Order: sequence, then structure tokens, then C-alpha cells
Amino acid sequence: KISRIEHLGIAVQSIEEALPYFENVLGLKCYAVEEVADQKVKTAFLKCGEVKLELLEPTSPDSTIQKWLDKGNHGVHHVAFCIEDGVSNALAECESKGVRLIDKAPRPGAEKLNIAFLHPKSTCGILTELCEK
Ligand code: CMX
Repeated sequence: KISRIEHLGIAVQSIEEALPYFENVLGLKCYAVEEVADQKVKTAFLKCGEVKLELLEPTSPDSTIQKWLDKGNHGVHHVAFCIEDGVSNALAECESKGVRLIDKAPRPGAEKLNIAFLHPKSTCGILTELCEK
């Protein structure tokens, strides 16, 4: 069961170059920067009410985020939902309803959350992340 949007993932080529817009123009505050080595990204988190923005900077040319940027994309990369009753249950339910899973089981993500992704080809084009504490 989805309780709320946990964060929006926003792909940027450089967190350092992007932050002044989010902090000085939008007035949001970056409260954490963290590298997620297995995803080959550096992340910066900003609070926006209950929802967070996660800036994603690639740390390698073969990072998923770098490949996405290289195709001419930028901006919102994924939407992450908080799952109250566990990501494992949600994955099983999604699969039973015909959704294509990227992750078959939850794995550790940024901010000590367990996460799993659903493939955008079966989620109306929105790369979807499921999260639990
Ligand atoms: N949103 C919507 N559609 C997307 C997408 C995105 N973010 N990324 C890729 N796609 C689409 C592409 O447009 C493409 O569609 P077409 O075939 O119609 O052109 C299709 O998905 C396949 O894309 P691709 O460029 O061939 O890329 P891959 O299949 O190699 O990878 C995906 C796509 C979604 C499986 C991969 O990005 C993935 O596994 N993502 C999950 C992990 C992730 O995003 N990690 C970074 C964030 C980590 C974090 O938050 O900590």
C-alpha cells in the first residue's frame, strides 16, 4: 500500500552546478549528500514539505544516469513511493498484476531505505521506485 511520495529523482550532470537553483531560487535546503556506489551516482537530498527531491549526479560514464542524460534527457528521472507494508509484498503484487520488475527483491538504497524499481515500459512511462524504511 502506497502511503505517499517519498521523493522525486532528478538527474543532473553536476550537483554543484544545479544546487544554486534549488537553494537560492526555490529556497530549498540540501541536508545530505551521499554516494550510492552500486548505482554509480552521487545524491543530494532537499526537503520540500513531506516530499524530498533527490538530485542524481553520475559518478561514471556507464552510470544509468549518465546514459539517460547522454540520450538528451534531463529533469525528473523517477518517482519514488513509500510502501507501508513492505517492498517485497508490493513487488509480488505488482508482478502478479503483470508489471515488469527491474529488481526482483528489495536492495539497499540511499538514506538507508530498502528500494526496488519497476520498469517504465509497464508503468505508463514513469520509472517507479518503491521504498521502505
Ligand atoms: N523514465 C522513463 N523511461 C525511461 C527511463 C526513465 N528514467 N529510463 C529509460 N527509459 C526508457 C527509455 O526511454 C527506453 O525506451 P524506448 O525503448 O522506447 O526508447 C527504455 O526505457 C529502455 O531504456 P534504455 O535507454 O535502453 O536503458 P536501459 O534499458 O539500459 O535502462 C532502466 C533503463 C529503466 C531499466 C534503467 O535505467 C534502470 O535499471 N533503472 C533503475 C535504477 C536507477 O535508475 N538507478 C539510478 C538512481 C539510483 C538512486 O535513486 O539511488
